[in-house]
Amino acid sequence: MTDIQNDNYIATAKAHANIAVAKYWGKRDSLLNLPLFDSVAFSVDGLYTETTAVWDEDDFRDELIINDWQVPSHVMGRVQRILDDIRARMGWSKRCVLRSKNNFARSAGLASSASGCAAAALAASSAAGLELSESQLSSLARLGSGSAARSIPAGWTRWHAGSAPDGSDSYAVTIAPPNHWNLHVFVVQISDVRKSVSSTEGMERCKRSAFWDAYRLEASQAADFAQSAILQRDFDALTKAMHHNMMSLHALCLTCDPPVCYAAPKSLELVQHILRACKAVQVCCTMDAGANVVVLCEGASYPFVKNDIIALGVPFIQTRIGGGARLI
Ligand code: 2P0
Repeated sequence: MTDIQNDNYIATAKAHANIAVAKYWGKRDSLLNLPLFDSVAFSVDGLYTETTAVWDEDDFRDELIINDWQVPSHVMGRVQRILDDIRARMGWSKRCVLRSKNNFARSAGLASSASGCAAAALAASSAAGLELSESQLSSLARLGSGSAARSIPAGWTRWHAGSAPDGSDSYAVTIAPPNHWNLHVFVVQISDVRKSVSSTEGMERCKRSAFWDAYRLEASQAADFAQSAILQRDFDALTKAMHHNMMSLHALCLTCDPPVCYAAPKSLELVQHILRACKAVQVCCTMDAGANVVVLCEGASYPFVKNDIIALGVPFIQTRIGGGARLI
């Protein structure tokens, strides 16, 4: 880590959302967002956050403005952990103003906290004059939202859970660049309504499910299966890994007390359709903690898949595997 000159204390960064193939669900430390298991994801080129960070006078009242909405200070908590960490490194008491724009709905299972915290970590650390390595940035973004660790590196990523109590070995790395596998990505927007149970709360409830131990065993192997499928560009293996991991997570959520059901009827309609279609064409899908469905397919399957999604009559974004967080 070296100091860089930035007399104006201002920087702007862009980071993409990421979608997990082997999911992060369960924490070993909820303050530091340290996961129980490794997870594997891909960056989504068409979903991103751009954030400008400005450090100014000595005053602890940070501000966060998302798409012109001034976030109330009591819900800024997560981003504040990132800013507090930067202040501690700098020995500062300056405040930070973050102005952020998402090109997609927040809290609808499309990982806006991931791209948001990754963009905030890169913009605020650069604006402060810190030059952090990719793994340091990934750890810093993780403090705001666990999955943000995976929105720092490019392409296909693996977040190593690590074992250090301070989280110093818990960060994400690229396992394959964006151009490694020429897949099409469809983000199908079933709903833009804010999800009723946060991921943090959902994860805690799941630990009290009678099926938690069975989930835990499978989840501890999921990242290895997904990574191997990706590195070999084995679409059938990727389909198996993705579908199994998605179903396990949503099944577990249904068994919590009180139960959590993130899927909507239209989500299940599309998932059922893809479970049938994947026997004939190279297509697979996943859902995170929300109703939206993300579909991956090979070039040869693309026309059929796109027609099927159009027939559903819901909005969708058609995109590709994306890059990592960068300054703009
Ligand atoms: C994932 N999700 O791997 C999983 C799958 C949702 C379902 O990471 O509590 O918003 O901020 O660390 O990062 C969403 O979790 O949770 C998430 P916190 P975060 O993408």
